[in-house]
Amino acid sequence: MKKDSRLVLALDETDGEKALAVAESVSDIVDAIKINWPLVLSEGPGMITRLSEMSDVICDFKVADIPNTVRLIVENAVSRGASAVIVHAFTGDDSLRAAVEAAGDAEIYAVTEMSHPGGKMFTAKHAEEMARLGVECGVSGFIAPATRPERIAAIRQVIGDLKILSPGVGAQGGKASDAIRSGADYAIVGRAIYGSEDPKGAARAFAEDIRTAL
Ligand code: NUP
Repeated sequence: MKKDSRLVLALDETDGEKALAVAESVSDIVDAIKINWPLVLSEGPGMITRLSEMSDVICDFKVADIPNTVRLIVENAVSRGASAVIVHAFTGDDSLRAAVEAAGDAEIYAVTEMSHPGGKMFTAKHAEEMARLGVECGVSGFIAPATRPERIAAIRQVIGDLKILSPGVGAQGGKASDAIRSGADYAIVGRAIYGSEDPKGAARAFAEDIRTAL
């Protein structure tokens, strides 16, 4: 994945035509496009391949399953053009290792705690422990919440120079530059870009905010 604007588009727009139009308009600004279940379920997994023709694609499938099922999902996503797949870390070492092995040259990012308020209830209490496990299992990086920048800093403490991608910017209240200052490598932004009247202008503004923190 490029490390240029440090901005990742979360493309949760469910209308395929609109999604492709937004992707095209910001593909020269963002470093990657993250695709999640809403767009895959409405437009099909071929969307991964379509988007991979214009950008690196991260499949945010938050895979949480037994090792064999993890392997099948990751292999499928990568064969369709995904450069990275997001999995849950709470599944433990065997599932994480299965993801890393199945990814081959693609990357695996592990979620240790989620950005919404409910994310504090259970997994956040074990996030550092899960991050240490992720490092041992060979993941490329972690997803950490821009809504709680101090948690990005806490995860950074235990993962060395592995990557951190940070969602929760804009619609969820976090600020991209705060996330980067706290140790994130990339900010992930969805609704505040694809839901804007001017997605390109919005993406440029987020990239500009990020630059102030570099
Ligand atoms: O902790 C997480 N929070 C989060 O919002 C982990 C995620 N993967 N996401 C995803 O990032 C979420 O599912 C959505 O695709 C995107 C954020 O979108 P938005 O709140 O910027 O619209």
